[in-house]
Amino acid sequence: MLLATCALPTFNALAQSDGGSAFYEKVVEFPKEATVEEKIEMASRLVPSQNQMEWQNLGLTAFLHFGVNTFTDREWGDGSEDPAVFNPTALDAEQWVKTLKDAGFRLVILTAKHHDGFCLWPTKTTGHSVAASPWRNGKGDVVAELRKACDKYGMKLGLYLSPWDRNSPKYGDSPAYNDQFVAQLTELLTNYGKIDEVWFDGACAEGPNGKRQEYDWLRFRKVMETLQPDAVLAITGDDVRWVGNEGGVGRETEWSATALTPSIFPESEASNSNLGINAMSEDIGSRQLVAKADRLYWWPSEVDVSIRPGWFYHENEKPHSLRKLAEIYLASVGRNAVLLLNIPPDRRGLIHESDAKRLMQLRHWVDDNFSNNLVVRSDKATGIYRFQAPAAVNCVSVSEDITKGQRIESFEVFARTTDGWKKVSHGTTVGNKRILTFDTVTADALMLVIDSSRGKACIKDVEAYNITLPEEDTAPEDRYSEIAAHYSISGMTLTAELPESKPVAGFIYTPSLKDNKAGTIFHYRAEASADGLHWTEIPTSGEFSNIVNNPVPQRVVFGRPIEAKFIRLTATEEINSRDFITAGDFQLLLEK
Ligand code: FUL
Repeated sequence: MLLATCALPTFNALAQSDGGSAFYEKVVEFPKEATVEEKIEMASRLVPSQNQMEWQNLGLTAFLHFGVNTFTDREWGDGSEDPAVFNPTALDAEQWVKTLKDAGFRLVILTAKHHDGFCLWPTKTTGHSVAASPWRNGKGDVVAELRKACDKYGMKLGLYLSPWDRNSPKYGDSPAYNDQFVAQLTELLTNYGKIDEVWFDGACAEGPNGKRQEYDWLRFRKVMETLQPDAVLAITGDDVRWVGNEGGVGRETEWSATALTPSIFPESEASNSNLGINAMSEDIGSRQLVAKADRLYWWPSEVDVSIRPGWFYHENEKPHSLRKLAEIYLASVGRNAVLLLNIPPDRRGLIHESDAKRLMQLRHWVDDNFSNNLVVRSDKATGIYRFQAPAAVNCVSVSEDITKGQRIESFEVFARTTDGWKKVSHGTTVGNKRILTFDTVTADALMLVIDSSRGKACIKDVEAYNITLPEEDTAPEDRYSEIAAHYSISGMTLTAELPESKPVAGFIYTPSLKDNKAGTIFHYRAEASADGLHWTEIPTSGEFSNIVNNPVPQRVVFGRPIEAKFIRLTATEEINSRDFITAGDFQLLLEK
């Protein structure tokens, strides 16, 4: 059963044009006998809800990952953390919000509770919260401080409440935990003013013998709708879709009108597996898929990525280069998505100076490159967009009027040079915004040619720019050299050997992305040896947290360098409980 609000195609009061045809808000269900052409025609009239529309217009949104992990130097806490570790020395939510506001962000989402279950507000539902910490003598409330700062600076607020809870004794006892979760959600959505986005993460990794929780998603959704009717529900929810990676890259072909069923709906598993798709699939909306699907959702993409390698603050990590952030901007905002950039407050409880600086550099890069639109006269009928005078151009930004649906399937861009029209670029989907870059040409107009669309394409805007990507940073200063050690794998064990014994400071395990990441290590034991016969265990967290969603190189630095010729990892769990492991690469870290 779908929710009442989403069960049937509803006529959208906002839109009644397009030859008098009706629009379908958020979901369109196809009649059983519908032909492909009929389905495509209906798909062209699938539109966002008002809440989705407002969210889509935010463009830049920020994430704040903050909690016990900030103090334990982990990415996923296991729930056994002593609340006393949470003790920021100079927490200043105004500094967070002012920094983000200055950098052009319009909404900020805080991890009110991450997978470790530690609540950043003094909840009545568990003792595992700021109330049990020394911070502000147990009288603090991070959510309240952030609320106040958001009010001061006119910033929208969103909250991340992790469904997976490694601390709650009720977790896995489904009805009891669902009640606790609803109570937490109710506190957050009642006591902290207007909340504009609620984030229910999909991660859960208790493993084959772990606790399995049956979430009552539709109940959670109802609570949100009742308490915060203007909010959007992200990730497992049906308003905002996870783009499918944590690397900051949207799809080249990004359909907001998708055959993928959001996971809050009970039929999602069956429906998505029948269609052979999941959140990471490359194709989630092509004609071939629409032909097979019995309904489509308007479920637009959000690109969540961290400004640093990890989601939480770690002393030994640095913010990404401006170049990388500019590329992320083009591959998210420029690919029909909203960018959700994470900036993790540090142990003081402040956005680190280097991150703040990088954010302002990004803001200036966007302003400098996207404020001088060369187009002065638009003629949508001919598709010709004229400039004031011939100018260097290497970038086009195209927007569809998505209040009429997402329709364009492929298009070409031509530039008028002194030699006539010259093709400079082409793309597939457009949606809310598609930015394409191309080799610089001198031209006095661009022409947009729509090659294929679902019904009549409704162009909102075409802009042209001459942009410059920031220079690549020179290699960042690092304390360690990365040594490509000789390594071999047998069953669940990876053994690396150095030509001679050295003080090894850590390692980098890079998962292999082949065969759907088969053989990726999730939990492991690390050991060192001088002779390959006698082994000593090395203390590590023993977990590559979040490797499923974010299969990037895993850099592990030991507490202190260990003299060894051999380093071995024995996997205690592969991501899908397989009995073998693989690696894309394995390097050892040596102090310089
Ligand atoms: C993931 C989580 O497991 C990460 O820790 C992080 O919160 C990210 C945004 O979502 O699934």
